[in-house]
Amino acid sequence: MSDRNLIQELDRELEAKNFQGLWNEALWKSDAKLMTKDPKTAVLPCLWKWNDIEHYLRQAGELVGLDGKVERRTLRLLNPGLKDLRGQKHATTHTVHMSVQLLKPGELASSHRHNFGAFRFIVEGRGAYTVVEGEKFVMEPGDLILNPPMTWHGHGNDAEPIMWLDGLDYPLILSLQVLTWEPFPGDFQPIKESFKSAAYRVGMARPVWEKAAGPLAYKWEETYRTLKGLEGGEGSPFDGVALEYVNPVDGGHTFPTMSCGIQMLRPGEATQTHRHNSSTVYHAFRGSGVTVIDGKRYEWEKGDCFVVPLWSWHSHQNQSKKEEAILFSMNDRPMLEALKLYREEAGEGMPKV
Ligand code: 1HN
Repeated sequence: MSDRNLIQELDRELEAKNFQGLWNEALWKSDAKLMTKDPKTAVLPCLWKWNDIEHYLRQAGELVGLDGKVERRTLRLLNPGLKDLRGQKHATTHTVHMSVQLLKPGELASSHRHNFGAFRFIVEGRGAYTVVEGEKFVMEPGDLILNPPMTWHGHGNDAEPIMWLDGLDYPLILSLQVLTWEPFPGDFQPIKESFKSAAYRVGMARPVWEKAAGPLAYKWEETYRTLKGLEGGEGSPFDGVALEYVNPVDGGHTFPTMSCGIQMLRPGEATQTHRHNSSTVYHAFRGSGVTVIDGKRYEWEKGDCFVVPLWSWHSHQNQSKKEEAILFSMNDRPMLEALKLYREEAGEGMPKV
């Protein structure tokens, strides 16, 4: 028998015993395709128009009730690049999920908990509430409400129709194969009267007995005041007047896996180009503009959502000379930093918008 046949025979024998010899040429070539100087991602840039989101969500509002079988009326933003990837196809990027949820007056979305983290960013409507670990948070446009892993949460509405963004690190937790989820015994968790003060637990003075950030609300009024206060300053060359929603207990990122940010592009402001190996999902909270991703223009207006995949060159521009533009965003940078993998590059000399 030739050496070649002998090697093939060996490879077959190894496979049957759950081994793999890396001398196999075809295998080496397919592995080598993954070994590139720059990271490769299946995640594609994508823009979802608010007109569509609102239209389909209102239609679902007519057709779909929260009747025990359906727990949440939420419309997921599906990344077109991940459709073929088993296990990850229900995702906005490979690590995070964003959906837009509608809750109508009189509705209750039952309580549950899971080991993936979640947040709500309120887009439209006011007066509904979310209950996290028995604490009631009234929702108003621009508020960010954190729902840390393993905290019980459900939503209620006795005011007007409300729409908010759900952000979760669920695709990451799913790919780590450690996901857990449980319904609350008895459907909706009771509100703890002793936590009437939750809404006032804001700012820099914190309870000394809390060693970890629990449920938490960043009220829009305070966030906006900070943005406006910094308006006259330099800002970030890549992001304009950009804030991160920090963890008030340790000053770190919003969650250990993902982080939330809000940035104001001042009238006419155009940022410089850069890239990083974290991915970002944006939501245009106010104003309109254009984001250039790897040379392609994505024009956005109020309510639109879009993805900037990892390692793609990008810059933003506020197209109005009069109005400010405000982008809310979520990213997976904390996870990359924790693994000491985070990388960022400025695109000196790269063409702008
Ligand atoms: C979830 O629990 C909520 O609690 C919203 O409102 C969206 C998407 C995937 C998995 C769990 C919620 C979700 C979710």
